[in-house]
Amino acid sequence: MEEFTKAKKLINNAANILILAHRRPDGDTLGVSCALYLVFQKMDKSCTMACIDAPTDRFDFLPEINKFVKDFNPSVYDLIILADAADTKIVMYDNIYPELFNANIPIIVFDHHHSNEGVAGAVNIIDTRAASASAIVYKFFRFINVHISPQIATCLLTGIYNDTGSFMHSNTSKETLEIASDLMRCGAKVPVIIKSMFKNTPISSLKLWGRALENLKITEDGAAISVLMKKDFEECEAESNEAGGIIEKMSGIPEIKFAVLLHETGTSVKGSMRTIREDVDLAKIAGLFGGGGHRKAAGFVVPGRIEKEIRWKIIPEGDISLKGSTPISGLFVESASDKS
Ligand SMILES: [Mn+2]
Repeated sequence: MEEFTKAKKLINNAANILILAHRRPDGDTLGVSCALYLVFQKMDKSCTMACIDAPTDRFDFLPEINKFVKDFNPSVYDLIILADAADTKIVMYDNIYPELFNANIPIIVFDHHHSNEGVAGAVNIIDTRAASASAIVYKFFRFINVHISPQIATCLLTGIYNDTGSFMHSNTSKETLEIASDLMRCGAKVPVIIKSMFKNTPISSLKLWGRALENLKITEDGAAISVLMKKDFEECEAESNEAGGIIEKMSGIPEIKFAVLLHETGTSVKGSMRTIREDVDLAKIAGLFGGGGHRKAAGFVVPGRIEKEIRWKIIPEGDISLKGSTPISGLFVESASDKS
């Protein structure tokens, strides 16, 4: 609560606030940003929301989302807020405005990611047990006693829906449901959130899913593996980010240990891994390919391409440190230097 008090003071003293969402913005970072924006407007503060990547249309329903900008004048702000990010690198403005984080402008961080320790000298409001940054901001709003309007409630509930996978991920706690329930009481528009976020799949994505499901195999080790080649994206007219969600579906196959989706980007192979089991550590397995993540969700990127053989394998290009095969049969990396 000490950090809440400090943050409240900084906000009260600020006249011109910059809210930064993280790169490739999701419903949590956008929900937090728009909710804060609405509150600051009520407080008669001047406010800018910025993100290095434009929000996707799926979030068009969020109030004030159209106020997001990419460029701004870095010298006019007296307070910076990092929404769902506890590292200035995650918002990616270090290179564009190197002076922004060196100008002694106070910073408030609202975050819940495990890997982040906060920004030195900032008021770091970080709760790694919170399911979403939106839940933390909800508590902050209750602390500073702001009225949670239906619009604000919609923003915050969007963040919770986003980060709990509509209350299906293991981070969904009793408190998460209590906060969600209160936000509904405040007038959050649940049908709009659900329709926009979960019942909104373009045909290109469905066709791409078809390719991934068609290629699906289960290895003798009990891993479900599939691939999406570059030509699958081209033929389905799908963007790289449309592969999202397939791996979650794959991880629900009964009896498997974990699921892996390999996806060619053109210059590299991206691997996404998911499990619903407690006895599998995917961060460790992803580490074998130079990646990382959490026990139940991890990933890696290897420069190279995918070639179809009896089993799928990654053919790396150039100098990489990966050698030989890994313990997962059906998914191994052949080092470029092994071929001769
Ligand atoms: Mn989040």
